[in-house]
Amino acid sequence: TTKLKELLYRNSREGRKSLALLIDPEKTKGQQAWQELADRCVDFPLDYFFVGGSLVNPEDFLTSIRELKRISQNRIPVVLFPGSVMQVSREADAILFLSLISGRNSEWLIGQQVLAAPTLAESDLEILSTGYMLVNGERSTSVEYISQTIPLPRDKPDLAVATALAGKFLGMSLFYLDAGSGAQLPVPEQMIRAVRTAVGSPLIVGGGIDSVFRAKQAWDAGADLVVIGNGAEKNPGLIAEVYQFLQCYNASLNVN
Ligand code: 1GP
Repeated sequence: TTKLKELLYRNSREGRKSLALLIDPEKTKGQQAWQELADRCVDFPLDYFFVGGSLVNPEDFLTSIRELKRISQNRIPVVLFPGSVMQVSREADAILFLSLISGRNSEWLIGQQVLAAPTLAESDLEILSTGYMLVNGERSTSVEYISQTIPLPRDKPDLAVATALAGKFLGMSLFYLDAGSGAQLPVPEQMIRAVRTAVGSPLIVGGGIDSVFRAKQAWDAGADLVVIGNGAEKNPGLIAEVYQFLQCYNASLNVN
């Protein structure tokens, strides 16, 4: 199987956009919720599942990974998007090995990563070194509070570029611009464009993307992979809608 990193780089090079559904294990619980998700995934295959959240009970976390593997019959990669070292499991396919480079809290820059490293070394998880940048999405988000960091000001793309470049020079291979789950305003297009142009690495964008319009804006601005969490919880039809749009979008770019 192709490594996800290679796939992300190839898609990014060729301009093929993709979509991830973020599952917060605290919000998707019980047989019925999984059944509904399973029904939706049969019709609309996704590129990736992301799993993680700010406050996650270890049992729910493991259940989520197993359910996602089951309902997608192992066809959709399950990528950990861990809120802490407690969200590491070898049952997933890959992990976004995040360092919160927009912050200055050493715990989220390197502390949790040190604790996770021995477990990761013994697992088969593909490790995706990711520079994680929080962007001010108007109101404060859980990740801001939990990480006790100040997000990037949304009107300062140059600061985002400097941050991402520093991450690139430190060897990070992916970047994630996140306005935080449920953000009122998504990451500004100007910032997406500036960061993507400067680093040239695959760029993940999420936070507050709750419509086809907002997903398109992010892709147009240069996002390679759009992440939707809350929006799909509020509107169960959204992922199907965005995915259908994405097929046309990629086709129109001649990259299908
Ligand atoms: C949050 O980027 C993700 O870390 C997704 O955000 O829940 O607002 O879609 P939403």
